[in-house]
Amino acid sequence: MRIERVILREIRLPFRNFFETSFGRTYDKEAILIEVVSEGLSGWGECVACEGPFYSYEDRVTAWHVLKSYLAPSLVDPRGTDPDHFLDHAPAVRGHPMAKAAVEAALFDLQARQMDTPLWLLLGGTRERIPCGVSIGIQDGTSQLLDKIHSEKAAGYQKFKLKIKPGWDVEILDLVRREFPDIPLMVDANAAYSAMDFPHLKTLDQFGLMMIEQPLFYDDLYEHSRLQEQIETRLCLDESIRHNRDAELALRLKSCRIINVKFGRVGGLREAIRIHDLCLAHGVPVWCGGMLETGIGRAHNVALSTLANFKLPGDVSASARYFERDTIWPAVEVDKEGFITPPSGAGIGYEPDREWIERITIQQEMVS
Ligand code: OSB
Ligand code: MG
Repeated sequence: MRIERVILREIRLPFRNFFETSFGRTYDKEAILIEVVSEGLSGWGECVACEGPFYSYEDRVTAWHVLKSYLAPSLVDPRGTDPDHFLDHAPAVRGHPMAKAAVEAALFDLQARQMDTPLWLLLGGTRERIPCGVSIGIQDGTSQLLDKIHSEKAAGYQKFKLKIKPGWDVEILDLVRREFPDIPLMVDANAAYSAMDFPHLKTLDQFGLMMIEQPLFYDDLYEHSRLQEQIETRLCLDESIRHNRDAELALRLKSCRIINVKFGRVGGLREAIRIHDLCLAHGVPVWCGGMLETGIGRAHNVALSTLANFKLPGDVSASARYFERDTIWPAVEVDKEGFITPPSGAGIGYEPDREWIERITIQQEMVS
């Protein structure tokens, strides 16, 4: 395909509710949307780099820089651009996986639209229904937390992930288990604990959790493998898995028994699928994580989640949980049994809401 132009847009969209993790609270979604244009068709991607370098070193400023100065210019190549190999031949950018993933996602959307095929089929997906869970942030108090779980349960969600940190863990799990003895429950610490906390983390075994996500250092595999030896609950890694090689090492070291796959974190859909395939070969289930995406990124998550080894409910949930009005139409919806049905339209299968996107754009750049 020949990309004629690339449009980068930085958008800001208020969340319906703040989202708090062990590294802080956020009120607005900030994202970079990338649109690639060829022969009258557009492909879209969303960059999940956060407003600051908290989840990983990338943020909206570094991602904008890398996209604008390096990735976008090399997309506009008169010799053509190959979605399957763009990242291999991309200018020698080291790291910056979230910026790269957004570009690749837009190219895949465009390719699927050119072929008039749903992206999820192009990626090799087979699931006609995607099981969904919710990620529930740290709340101001326990009554707010219990209310949230009640309403998400009523909406049909199949997995409840609670963000924890020291001081917001055992006590709240005790309360939650008293009120909801049987719900599929898990926790995510976003690396808030250290090796000194092993005895404390072991007390979480009593709550029958599906898994504990990323309890230790964001870049660690070794301490997690030591913890996994000592704890009954399955560990799941998020931040520590930056690419397929990390996944290989994690499985070899037995650092986890589940992997949270986010294609932004690992540098693209192709790399995400490599990790998916590796885990499938090792009998390790994966699930699709989320980065509080607007509809465009969410749609790519929906497509990825249709692959066979996404056996556990993901963090991919309905648009309406996050935004009054999303960047796509129709919004992503979850049915009463807690499933998303992948769309039948070409590409990501949802249409970018251009009028709305224009209104929430705070910075724009065209490369041609
Ligand atoms: O650790 O999975 C995480 C959001 C931002 C950064 C990191 C994480 C999260 C989530 C939210 O858990 C998942 C979602 O609802 O998109
Ligand atoms: Mg996580």
